[in-house]
Amino acid sequence: MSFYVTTPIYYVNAAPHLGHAYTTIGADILARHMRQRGEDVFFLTGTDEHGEPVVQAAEREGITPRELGDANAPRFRELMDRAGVSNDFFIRTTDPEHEARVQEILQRVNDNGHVYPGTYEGWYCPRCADFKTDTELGPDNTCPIHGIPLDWQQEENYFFRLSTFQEPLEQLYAERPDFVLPQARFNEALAFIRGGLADVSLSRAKITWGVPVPWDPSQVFYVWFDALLNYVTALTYARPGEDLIARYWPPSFQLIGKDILKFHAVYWPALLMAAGYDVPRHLFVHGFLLMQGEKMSKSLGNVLDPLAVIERFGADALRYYCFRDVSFGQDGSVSTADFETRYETELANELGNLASRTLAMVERYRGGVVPDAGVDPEPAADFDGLVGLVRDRLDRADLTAALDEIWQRVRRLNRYVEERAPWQLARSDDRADELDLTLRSLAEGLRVVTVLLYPYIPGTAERLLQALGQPGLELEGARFGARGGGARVAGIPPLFPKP
Ligand code: ME8
Repeated sequence: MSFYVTTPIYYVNAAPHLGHAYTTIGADILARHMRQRGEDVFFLTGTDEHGEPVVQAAEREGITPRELGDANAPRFRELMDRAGVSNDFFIRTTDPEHEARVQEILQRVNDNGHVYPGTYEGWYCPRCADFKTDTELGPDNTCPIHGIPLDWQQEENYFFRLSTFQEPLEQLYAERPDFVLPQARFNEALAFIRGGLADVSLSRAKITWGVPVPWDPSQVFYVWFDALLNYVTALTYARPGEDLIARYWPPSFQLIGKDILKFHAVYWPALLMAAGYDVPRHLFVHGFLLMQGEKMSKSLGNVLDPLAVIERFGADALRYYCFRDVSFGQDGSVSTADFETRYETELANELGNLASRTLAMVERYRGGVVPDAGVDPEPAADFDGLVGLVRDRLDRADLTAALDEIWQRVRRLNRYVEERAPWQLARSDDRADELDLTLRSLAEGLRVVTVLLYPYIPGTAERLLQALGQPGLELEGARFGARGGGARVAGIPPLFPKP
């Protein structure tokens, strides 16, 4: 089976921050998990380089929008690399191949009768690049997301007949109750649709930085239509000479933040229907990471620098923290203090110590070879069905619930060490069988949790599995007892050292 997962493409108007890393790491966890299941995965991320948000930021810096994109796109790539993100392609909407495909697809939408010229009049947020409807206005006509005064816009442009998709969209939502996850976001999107859909601007007359409208080059496409289509266009040129559409379309999961729900849950499926493509299987909408109670954002300046965290604690600690501390799908506060607590109590003490103790005891008591004994039925019972639980949670992109299932087993193994006290068993020769069983069960439990944790903390998991002498990452092998004893282990430095 193929599995196509995407993130939003991020505006290059400023440096990336933790919010961008968050969605992309979330998608990476799904991609890695699906690869462990043997699926044929394609994972896309990238940058959104056209439109007003980028034009205005470039003006402020006294450079061209293209120069700004060329300066900032590599910073997004670098962050993703440093965060251990395994994307298969990085799209930039200034790629000429993307621009050409946008023109082709939107020409087809026009040819199919979904476009007409008209006059737009209404409120517009230049930071969101969003024409706000009456229900989306903050107090005194401000942007509810950015808190800035909205502009009253009036211009002649081309409109997309969104209103004609009201019924098909309602039908889509009726037939596919998991089209948008979690449920609360599904309800929100459906309420928006039922509230009545007005046609939306497809092009802009006042902006020149964008993809020219082929039938009227005095206009450029409204940045959102150009940007949304990245999910299609990337597949046409990510692998030179190959068109990957047949192999991967439609997307299995599209991850987005709640700020861009309307575009993805309403405009996007309508646009796909108009262009003759299947709609995605699932959109997963996560909440905001907050700092000091406010949305972390470039324009508000209250950002936690992910590169600094990675530099000090490593990428895996950041990846773990993001999905452990904030329930994926909800808003949640993050802070340096919470991060440091989780690092020390959970990663270093619970997992790190479990690993170093297990490896050290196999070394000391059994010369570094995991005993070829059976597994203890007691801890084994607590791992029963675990793989299935994790799969089910991740099939719904519930990254936090899956991680919690795994972490409960990390804690179970720590209790097991205390219950069995191998250091006492080692004192009497007639308890050698018990010690064999205990060490083998510990090593096996540790292997299982590590395979399951791999998508979250890939670098650490690979190192630990190597040390356990069992490098296999396949999910099939994550059953307790799936692998035999006899492996030779190796000592490793602390997995989560004090920074
Ligand atoms: O909206 N918490 O780009 P953008 C969680 N180019 N996630 C956050 C976040 C926060 N505080 N801040 C940002 C755009 N994000 C468009 C998208 S897609 C066709 C075009 C993440 O740079 C989250 O995924 O403003 C959010 O939806 C996205 O960054 C917005 O990125």
